Amino acid sequence: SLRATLDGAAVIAGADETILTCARRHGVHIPTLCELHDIDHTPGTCRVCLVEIRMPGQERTQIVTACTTPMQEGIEVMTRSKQVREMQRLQVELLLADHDQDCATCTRHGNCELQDVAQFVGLRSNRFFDHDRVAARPIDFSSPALIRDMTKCVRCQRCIAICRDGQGVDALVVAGTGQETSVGLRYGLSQAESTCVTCGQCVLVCPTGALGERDETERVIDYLNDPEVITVFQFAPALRVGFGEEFGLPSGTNVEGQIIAALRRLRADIVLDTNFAADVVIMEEGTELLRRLSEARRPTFTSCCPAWINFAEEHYPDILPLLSSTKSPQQVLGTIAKTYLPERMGIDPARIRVISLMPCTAKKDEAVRPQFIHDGVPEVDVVLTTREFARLLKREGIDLRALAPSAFDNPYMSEYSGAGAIFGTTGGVMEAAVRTMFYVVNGRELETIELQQLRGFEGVRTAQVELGGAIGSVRVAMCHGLKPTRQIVEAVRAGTAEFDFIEVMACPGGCVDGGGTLRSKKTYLRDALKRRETLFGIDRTRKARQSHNNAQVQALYRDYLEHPYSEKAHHLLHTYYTD
Ligand code: HC0
Ligand code: SF4
Repeated sequence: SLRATLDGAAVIAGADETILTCARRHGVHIPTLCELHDIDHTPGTCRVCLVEIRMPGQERTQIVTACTTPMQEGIEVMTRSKQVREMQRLQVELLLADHDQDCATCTRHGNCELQDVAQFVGLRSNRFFDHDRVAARPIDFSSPALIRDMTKCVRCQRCIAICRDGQGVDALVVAGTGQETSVGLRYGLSQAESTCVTCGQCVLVCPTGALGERDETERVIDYLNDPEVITVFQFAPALRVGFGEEFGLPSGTNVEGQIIAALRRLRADIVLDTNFAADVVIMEEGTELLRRLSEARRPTFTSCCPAWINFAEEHYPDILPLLSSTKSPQQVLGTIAKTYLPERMGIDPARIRVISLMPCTAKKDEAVRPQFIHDGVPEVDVVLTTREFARLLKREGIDLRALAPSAFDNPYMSEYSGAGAIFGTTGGVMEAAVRTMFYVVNGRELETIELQQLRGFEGVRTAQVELGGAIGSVRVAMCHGLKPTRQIVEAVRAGTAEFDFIEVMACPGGCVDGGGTLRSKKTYLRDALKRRETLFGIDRTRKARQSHNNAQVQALYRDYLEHPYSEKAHHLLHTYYTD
């Protein structure tokens, strides 16, 4: 360790500490913009973290960036000298020279790291603003899921880092030089043409409004106010444990009842649960898997995460036959809500619009896949991310905390089992599938319902599961995050990994930390474990803990689909993939 001075106070610094980390450890705030500790990203490009230093024995001081300069024995660091404050302010003013100035229309207003630093340095005017430079920067509207607005980019390169090092997708690069430097897609492609899989992890780390989802709140307000339209809402397993944070509740609070109440306040006609469809997926996928095992076809990959599907189609088309053909719960719900439900309820299916609330950006992409649009009618009409749903409630003047919890009341498609509830975390689909496959094979329930061996948090986890009967024991793997996924896919292709069933969730943590979840400033994925624990807690409170014991699912098969994997089920609930 070293002795140094920080703003006049004696401090002890670690041997390989930077000025920034040492200052943070001592509670001294230095403004930063490009740096993001959680992903170990310190490119030193924004130059907002300037400090003044004096080396031992020297008269003169120098201005350096705190994030890249190491502490040294005897160094004096000044974070608030007049020169520092003036240079920081100038630096932020330069950053704003070609940045869109219209904060009032930006979705990041009030939750923007650039606004924060501008306030911190006391910037009150912007002498260098150059409208033509802003106008020359591109906005990419090509993707149904993600919008890239380079008029708001501060070139921090966090998105490049997460896409390359975190996800191993590597779709983004630094483009151009000098004043024209910007972030772009590799080979100058558009978002839609590129190898981007729309997982949205880049959105979670972007400090400004440069990256975001395509905002479709207006379409939902249109539907809600159209008397001809019957609005059918569904919301994802993970939404209920991450949404309260937007309204100041602690992370992991279960706000299922408040979400239902909010939807009723919005005058939603029918409120359904994606968890119900997750149970249906287990019936289909479990049956499909047992069939494939009896034909010695292995491995099977899960197919409910659309960013994973995009990744497989884009990067590993040869493995597409290994993917389960079962549609995702979102699409299963949309399909049943436009077939079975109107038949039961005696309503005109043509008037129904299905609106999904998802912690996911890729679900927008999934909903517009040609496979899921029949004669011009989509199974799911609109997908709102968690962020958009929060925006919608704020636009409609609804405060989640002020609402008394309400409950589902649809008698056909809103009940769910504990197995359906845990879909939102990595390993959840696997655990749900094992609970039902064990029952199908043995005619009795698993004694230990909670499968701890599937519940770790490493990027890739493997386990041996005893299914008994003719199947015996199966080898399973679960991965979350696309970098670990790439490892396992390559091992399967090389023949060095033998698995029967592999669950993939593109987002690290699974949907609880999906790319459509709320973004906090200067953090990445700190809430996953709390949200996940709440999902495990919900599982314990359910009357039925296995998908096959969901009474509404049983009724669906009895009254409509006949049995899992029936011809009708196959026609409605299964799909195909294309490279
Ligand atoms: Fe997920 Fe899903 S669990 S992908 O992460 O399978 O978005 O929460 O809705 O469809 O159910 C997201 C979450 C879902 C789907 C479910 C699956
Ligand atoms: Fe969407 Fe969940 Fe897949 Fe992330 S893990 S891309 S949130 S489905």
